[in-house]
Amino acid sequence: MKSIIKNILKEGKRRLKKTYYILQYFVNKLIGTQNQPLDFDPATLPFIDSPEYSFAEINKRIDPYGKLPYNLEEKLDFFREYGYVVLENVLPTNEVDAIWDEIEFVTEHHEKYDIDGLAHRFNDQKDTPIKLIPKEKLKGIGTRFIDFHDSSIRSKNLITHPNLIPFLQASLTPKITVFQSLIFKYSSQQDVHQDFPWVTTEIPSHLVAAWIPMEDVHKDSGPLFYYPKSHRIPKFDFGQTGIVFQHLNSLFSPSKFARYLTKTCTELGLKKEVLLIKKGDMLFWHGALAHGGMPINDPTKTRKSFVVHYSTTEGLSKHRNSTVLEKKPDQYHGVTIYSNPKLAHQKDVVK
Ligand SMILES: O=C(O)CCC(=O)C(=O)O
Ligand SMILES: [Fe+2]
Repeated sequence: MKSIIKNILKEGKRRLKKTYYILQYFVNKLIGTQNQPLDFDPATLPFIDSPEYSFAEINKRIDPYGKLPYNLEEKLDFFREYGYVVLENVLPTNEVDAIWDEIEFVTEHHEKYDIDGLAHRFNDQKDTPIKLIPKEKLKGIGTRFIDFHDSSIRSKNLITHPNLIPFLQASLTPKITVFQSLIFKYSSQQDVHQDFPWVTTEIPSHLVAAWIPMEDVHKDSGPLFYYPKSHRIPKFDFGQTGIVFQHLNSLFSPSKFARYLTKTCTELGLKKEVLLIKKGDMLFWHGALAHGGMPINDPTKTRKSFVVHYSTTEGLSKHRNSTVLEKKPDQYHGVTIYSNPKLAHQKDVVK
């Protein structure tokens, strides 16, 4: 009884404090004293986002590259303007299939693996070793495998495929790192959001995401959606934490953020589009593009996909779960891939 009263009082105090901070936030806004910058720092903006951008200059800054199955200049122009771009036929489909086979294998033998997963309405939506997630849940809607690339050399080679490197270097800086990866069997059905407030690097503008279909996307499977050009809309102010979200410190919630994005895109006349691409293709999106997962119209339709968040060694100097610099992090095709110190025994275990 005593502890219940204590908890109620604690929660009351927390809410009162929050109300006070919100009031203070609006007063500060009214009198024009803003203490958090509400945009990316121009000093560290990737060159592609700067007004001085030119393809000739970017070509001088990135590593030399051979023949590509796409026109880099055109793809970069499109990405700059729309905040996303599709590279067609850039990945070997047999490798994509082989990685899905690995996912099926670890699902079948999940009791042997500590690889992280997240399953719908399981363990308070917290990352959980897949050996603790029931097999049926692992196979179901709402599940994702987190950082599968840590355990799969095949995956590391795919997400750093040489065809992707010039694009990645040009859209960020030449020193690419992998921040995180996610594998989905079904649509995430995630609400509209931008990634940079969550996928937080030391430099929030150093973020590009990729979406790799592991099968041709069906329109009823809950495709990825996005608002072209939304990467340039004014950034949402989470209150106290500026443009990034922090669970306990931000004054405004992810659902307020989602409402802000939909309202702003609608007011600016930006139209939602869905992504219907094929295995072998790949989508890149800007860290500030508003996007999400459409609802699943037909629950028999899977939407196998591999999402990768890339950053730079300037933006991310070590693995996000590490407190110390890694002496000699792995390099795959010139991309730095840090090891997860919490799952060292799971590194490259899937063969
Ligand atoms: O694939 C999806 O449905 C959305 C994934 C996504 O937004 C993300 O991982 O950042
Ligand atoms: Fe996202």
